[in-house]
Amino acid sequence: MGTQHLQSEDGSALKLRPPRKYGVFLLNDDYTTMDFVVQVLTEVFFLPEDRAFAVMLLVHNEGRGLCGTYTRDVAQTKQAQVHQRAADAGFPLKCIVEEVS
Ligand code: NFA
Repeated sequence: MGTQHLQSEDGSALKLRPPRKYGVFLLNDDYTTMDFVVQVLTEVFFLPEDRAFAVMLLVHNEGRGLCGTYTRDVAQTKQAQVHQRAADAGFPLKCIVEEVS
């Protein structure tokens, strides 16, 4: 989608750009259970069970993996939800937010 050109009320030019995109990446650790990671991926990121399991295994094997891509506010909210759930459950599970192209 290209840049939109709108006219504000006073006639001055306005350019609206599409919002930047941010990936939420889950990080591996040695303590969080695989079941808990799959639960987070289904309940926070709304991945179907088979995709959630595949992402969990990718993180387990490669050290990190992409859970989803969002606007900055939504990405940061997902990150906070993961950290809150992990803290509540006593797991060290972490995720990071990075701008993606
Ligand atoms: N590595 C964890 C284990 O073997 C599982 C895990 C996967 C943790 C993905 C964090 C992220 N129990």
